[in-house]
Amino acid sequence: MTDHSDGDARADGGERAAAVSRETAETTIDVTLTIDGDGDSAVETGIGFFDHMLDAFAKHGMFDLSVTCDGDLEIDDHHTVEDVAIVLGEAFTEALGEKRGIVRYADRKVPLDEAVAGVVVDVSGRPHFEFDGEFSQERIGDFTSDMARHFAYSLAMNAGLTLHAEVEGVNAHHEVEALFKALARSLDDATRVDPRRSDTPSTKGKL
Ligand SMILES: [Mn+2]
Repeated sequence: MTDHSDGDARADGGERAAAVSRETAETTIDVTLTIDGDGDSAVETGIGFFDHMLDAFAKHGMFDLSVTCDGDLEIDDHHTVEDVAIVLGEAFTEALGEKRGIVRYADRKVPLDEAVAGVVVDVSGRPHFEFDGEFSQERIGDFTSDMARHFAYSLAMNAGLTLHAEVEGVNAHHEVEALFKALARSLDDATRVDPRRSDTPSTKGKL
């Protein structure tokens, strides 16, 4: 009988975790990610609302996540949010390894009061992003609402996700928070190890 414990999803049999650092002229970022975590997070990006969203992402995805970002916030929030998404995406790619035994597909809708966000994801290794909706206010504290869309795009490109997202509502804080929670819940589902499956869930044998 094959051991289908979580570590089985990696060729090296190790924990599904990664630590990724990235330094550019615009940002310096350190991310650690454990996919089979407890929802614990320690996040410091310099943007209060973005920290709130990354904490929610960890909590609802049952990921353990640490993020520090020293970014060029004197310009705006763009590089910080984009680059954190890039590094987080790279961490997912590294942590998932060969993606053995994962569920692969998931879809989740999450409401927050009047707002609702939906995410359909395939952990495919084929980066693709579709988005439908708009955010009702341009800014949420120091966070530009449209950067939530760009975060999801950058995560999809770097985690190798086929990702379709949609959002509607009247309050941008609710809309963005619902989107991050739907991202988290769908990624939690899609990255989970299916105990019936020990191979890679693709007829190609590779994701
Ligand atoms: Mn909130």
